[in-house]
Amino acid sequence: MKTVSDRQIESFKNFLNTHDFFFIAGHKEPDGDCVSSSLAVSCILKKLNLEFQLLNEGPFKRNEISEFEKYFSKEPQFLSKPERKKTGLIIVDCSELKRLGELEAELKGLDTFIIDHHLTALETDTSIIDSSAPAACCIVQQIYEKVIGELDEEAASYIFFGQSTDTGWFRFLGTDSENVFTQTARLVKAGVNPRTMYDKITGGRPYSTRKLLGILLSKAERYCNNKLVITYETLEDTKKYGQEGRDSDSLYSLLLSAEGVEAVAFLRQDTEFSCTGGLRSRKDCDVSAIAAKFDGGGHKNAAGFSCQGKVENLITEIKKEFSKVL
Ligand SMILES: [Mn+2]
Repeated sequence: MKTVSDRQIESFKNFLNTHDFFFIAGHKEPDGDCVSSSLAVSCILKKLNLEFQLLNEGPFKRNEISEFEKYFSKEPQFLSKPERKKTGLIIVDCSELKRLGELEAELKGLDTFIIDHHLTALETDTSIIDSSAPAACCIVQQIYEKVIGELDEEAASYIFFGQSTDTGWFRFLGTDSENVFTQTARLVKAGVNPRTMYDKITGGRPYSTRKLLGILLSKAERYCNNKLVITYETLEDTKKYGQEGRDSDSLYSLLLSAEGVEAVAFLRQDTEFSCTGGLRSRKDCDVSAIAAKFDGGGHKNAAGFSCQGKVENLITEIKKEFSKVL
């Protein structure tokens, strides 16, 4: 992870100084990092007595983020034309307006500042992008500390939440993560209790999610010399067990921990005509490149996409793409 430069901090401060009102928005179908980066940015603005509105299209499907839904609106508040001119849009954990979903239409054209850590993002004068940062909120932490100073417990809790969820409870971090842990130490110093956070993030799931895990595990099949595992959820499965609190993270980690497995694809029939795919890999297999073939994106070891069609056909397509690289 890089250190946010003084020039980048100046450009962020300048963005704050030259606008009267702010929208803070993250990608639709938010995850822990998206939610916590948005909230941590709002903590910065609060400290500076700046007015803002937190936006996210949702849905807040993941168990661990449902309690944060109440802070976010789906509709930007109305602004007159002159007001819009003085409004800044801060986008976190993604770089493209279209990832904001329906919000794109109303937010288009606003002055924008981007804080992101995705591979596909391009750096500009009004962005802080570092694809080597394990979570967007790690970048937000640096901004907070440089603009405001020492973290309070509220901001530290948000940042720890995003950092620990995006890193799979620190499991995805490698030898280049010393400065990440140094940042984490400051979060603990500010009052975060890792044990309590772990219980909060992983506990309290509906019992049905354990049943669904069992079904998805039993349907998993291996391909590509047993290096790839594919499993899928049908509309029936969703109806029976998958209405709330799906736990794909556990599914990926259980399947990726099997001997010889390098990548996992989890496909879900969302409607009769559309599917969602989640891809995870270990080490060198770049699943963001495979997701891109289906108009999706993400990180090297974690990516996703949405597409038209039936899961049965998608399995064939996915196998084909993986067989080129595994
Ligand atoms: Mn993220």
